[in-house]
Amino acid sequence: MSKNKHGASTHYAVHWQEEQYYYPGPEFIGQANCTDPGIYQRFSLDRFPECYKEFADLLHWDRYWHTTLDTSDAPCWKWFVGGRLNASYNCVDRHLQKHKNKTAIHFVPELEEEPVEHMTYQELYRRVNETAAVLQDFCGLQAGDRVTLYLPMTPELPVTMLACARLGIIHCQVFAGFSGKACGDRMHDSESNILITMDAYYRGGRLLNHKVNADQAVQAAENAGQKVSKVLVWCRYPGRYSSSEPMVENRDFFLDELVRQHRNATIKPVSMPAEDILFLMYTSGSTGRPKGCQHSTGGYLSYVTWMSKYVQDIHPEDVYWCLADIGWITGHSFIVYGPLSLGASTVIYEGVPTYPDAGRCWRIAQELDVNIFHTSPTAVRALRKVGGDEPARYNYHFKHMTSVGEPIEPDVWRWYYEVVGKGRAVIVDTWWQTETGGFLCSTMPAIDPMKPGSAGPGLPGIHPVIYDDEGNELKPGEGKAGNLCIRNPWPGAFQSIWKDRERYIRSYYGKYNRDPKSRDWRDWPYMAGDAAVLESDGYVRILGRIDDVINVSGHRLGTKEIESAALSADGVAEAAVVAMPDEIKGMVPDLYVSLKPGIDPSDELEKKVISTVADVLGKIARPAHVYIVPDMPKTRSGKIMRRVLASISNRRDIGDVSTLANPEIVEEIRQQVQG
Ligand code: 6R9
Repeated sequence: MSKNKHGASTHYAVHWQEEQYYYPGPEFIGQANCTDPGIYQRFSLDRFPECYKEFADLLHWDRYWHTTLDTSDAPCWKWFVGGRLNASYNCVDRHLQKHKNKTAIHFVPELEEEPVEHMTYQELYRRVNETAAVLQDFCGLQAGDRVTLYLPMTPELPVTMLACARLGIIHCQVFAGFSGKACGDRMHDSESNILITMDAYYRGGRLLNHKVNADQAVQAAENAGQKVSKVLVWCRYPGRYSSSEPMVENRDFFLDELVRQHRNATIKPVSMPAEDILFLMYTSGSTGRPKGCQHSTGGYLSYVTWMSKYVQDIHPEDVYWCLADIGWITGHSFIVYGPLSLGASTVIYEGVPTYPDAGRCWRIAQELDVNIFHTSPTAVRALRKVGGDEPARYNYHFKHMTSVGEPIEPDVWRWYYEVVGKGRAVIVDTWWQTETGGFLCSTMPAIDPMKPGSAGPGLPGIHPVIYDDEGNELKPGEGKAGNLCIRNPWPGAFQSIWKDRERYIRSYYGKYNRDPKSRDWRDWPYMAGDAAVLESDGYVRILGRIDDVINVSGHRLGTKEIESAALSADGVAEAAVVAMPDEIKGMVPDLYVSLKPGIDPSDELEKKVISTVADVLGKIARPAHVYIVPDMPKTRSGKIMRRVLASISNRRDIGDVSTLANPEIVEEIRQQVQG
């Protein structure tokens, strides 16, 4: 087992046996975009990096690039240098000539009585242009400025992203389910003085007041020292404000009204250098502060376009539905940029997959004739739990399905395959990260057999390697777990952490870099932060994070972020978070706190701690349990032993605690937790 930097054993999410192969059927292979097994050869390391020309050639370039990969600023790689392009042009304008009447976005509101909106490419073009006109003329924004988006799952989100991209403005979308405070912190980090949000949206049958969160975001940003000059508010129902929060004069503006004043405006797409930043996406790491992953325009867009075409197998006539939220990288890459750059029809669903009942997803699939379906193991587990037999009641036909975000248990995989896919859809289990822009490991759907529980080999052009802690390469089939790394850079990779190059280098390259001065990419393997096993067939089995990150429902939460949120509750002296497996969410955080002297434990305080964490970070970070303990188990140097607490939560053998400063506390806590 690999050790993390504290010397504690990795909490493996899973430890399954190798499974049997499942083969893609002739019907799928017969129509697939990529069926040539020679593709791996075309993308072998000796053809690196020139092989990636094939990716770039899926885009429209205003000026063609001259250098495929520039390594002079290693490990901040620059792809397709010399090239200029615009992402909004590539996702919208270039499709108009042939496909302006084609649906770009099918928007499915959560309430079933509301009609589905089918937005054509022409309509998308109009709305993106009008919105860009507001950003340019009313807000005075220009290329390189950052704007924070805090938007739910409605078409206004991609419209706003593409309006930013049209002007070269860097968008920083924050998941709408995150708290206002979390959004404000990201505004501060990205130095955005404009916030774009929505008044309200539907979730679980209720119209949630979102403007109240946006106001908190502004407050948090300003407390942190970031001035906010404008808040632009889309209305869920244009012309009807659905929030009880007042609009602040001279700060808050209705975006629908502003857009109306720019009716039919057209804004010329700004031709951006390929390596300029398209967006920032924040994610959690091992310290409290979220990292702003910086994604490029040319490299990123070419990468997600290729992946959408060849791994998602999207054809012009397909209806493609990715159930992720656009607030996460999956939604950016595989709801918005990849599919729209291909000119596909992409579905956006506003609400909860099981609202109002277990059949909702399958009704949507049936009505829109969705044939490509993309979701997370957490959603699959939830759908199975509430309605294991539901899919059979609906007449839809998937050809292709994706699993993403966390390891999928072979048993859950088989239900997905047999029941949701009706035994005929292929499955790709795609392993990747916010940092990587697009997929890294997965089977090629018409070429490689599937194996439940294994993500698959490195995709064409991606060369995974597993190192042990000493930097020795673990060979395929050796059966040992180690740190999953990628030998080579690739165009979709993030360029750096916003304003924190040192942290970028330290976190992803620090451990295995062979020479900090080297400009040769071979000296800079990318360390992903996951433990994995390389099987004899070259398939990668992901075991879980090696750092202080918990993967809850496929979303990354830093244990340090949760702990510091808990510490902001009155009376809390110390906090420690450990991960616990959960039937639906994969993992959930368990929180241990000790109190300041003179404060007594109570149910109210426990509830207060839970609600504080939810307020500071958002509901997804809510701990499964809060245990108020008399003291934390500590080393003699005063470090909290999270490993001991994890063993208690997980009812595992606690092991030797005799070296602790306070070994007697362990049994006391065990009794309190396990009864
Ligand atoms: C895309 C996304 C990244 C972390 C990653 C890993 C886990 C993602 C996975 C998977 C097993 C898969 N992960 N896909 N684990 N099998 N197919 O999820 O990005 O939110 O940054 O999370 O998620 O641990 O390191 P992100």
